[in-house]
Amino acid sequence: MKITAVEAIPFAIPYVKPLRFASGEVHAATHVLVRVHTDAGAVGVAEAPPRPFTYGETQDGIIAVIEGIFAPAVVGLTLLEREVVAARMARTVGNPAAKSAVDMAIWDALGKVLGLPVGDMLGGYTDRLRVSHMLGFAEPAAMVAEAEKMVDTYGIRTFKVKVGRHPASLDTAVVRALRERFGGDVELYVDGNRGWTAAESARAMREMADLDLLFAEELCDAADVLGRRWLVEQLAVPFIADESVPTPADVTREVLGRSATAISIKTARSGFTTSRRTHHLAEGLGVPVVMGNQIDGQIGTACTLAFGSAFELTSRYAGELSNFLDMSDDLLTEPLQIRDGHLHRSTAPGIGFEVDPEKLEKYRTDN
Ligand code: MUC
Ligand code: MG
Repeated sequence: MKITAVEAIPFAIPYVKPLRFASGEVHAATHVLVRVHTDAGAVGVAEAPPRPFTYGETQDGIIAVIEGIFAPAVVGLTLLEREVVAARMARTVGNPAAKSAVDMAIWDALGKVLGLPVGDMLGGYTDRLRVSHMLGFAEPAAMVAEAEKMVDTYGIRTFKVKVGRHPASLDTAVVRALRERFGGDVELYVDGNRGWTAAESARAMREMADLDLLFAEELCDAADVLGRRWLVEQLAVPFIADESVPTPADVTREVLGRSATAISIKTARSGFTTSRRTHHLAEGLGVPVVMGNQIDGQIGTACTLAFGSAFELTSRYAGELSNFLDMSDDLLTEPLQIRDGHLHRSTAPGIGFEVDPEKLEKYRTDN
């Protein structure tokens, strides 16, 4: 069960249409495939999505830190020494997506060696999650049309609407159009990616007070400490901290500081080992959890699904599991299928997916 090598392979898969939001936009999945090789023959796999606008990581940087620092630090350890792996990677600050992909690939390899699904190893609470779809910036009619397609084709009934534009009426018009189109048949929440100030957020939320929102997420920057506390105090819905809480310490600070009343867990930035700590912390603090999407491909989505389905708290709300639908292709032999608004996790050992070697050959950018 010893780790013998860690590979970091860059690949790029174009998006059919870009995803736009207040802090950036994504036109292609320029991710890094991480493979952990073992002396047992099993190879664990995960992917790291660079999000420079959120965590500062780039595709080149992820490869450099894995090849130069993390691989030498973990080769020779066994798949059971995941806490040692975490402690060694923690000596390097930042790099959350790179660390998470190494961690999840190790879990995948362990599941394959033991013949067990990772979702069961983590907690095994359920075999499925309800799916929430993220609607990126566009005109109201186009965003309503996309939601209609998601309802009709995939049975999805929960939508996270990207907001944070100026003027805010660009966004409030979309949320109103969605509520008018679907009535009470859908759940709606908004994510500002820090695009508004606290005062702009408060005004926009007042304007949407009659639209029965489920949550509001990261409308303004957590660095505006008092402004955000002032905003959160006056909201009638839970305020999700997303990019402000990549670590358990951040969760503690934001929640105890009353700057957040719910949190997003993203396996792309906290892997399985740290996400588990964050989950237990959220349970102890008594805050709702939404499984978020770091604009993941299907491998990242399978990771979110494995973790989110493992616990009651993480499976209570719809998880953000559909961004891969915007991609023109992916790396898996069997694509994930959203049916009746749900994604079911695989019962195969490990995280439960297989990479198609021909697709990897086609999309890798290092050859
Ligand atoms: C989200 O929930 O914010 C956009 C930026 C990011 O870091 O993640 C995505 C989705
Ligand atoms: Mg967010």
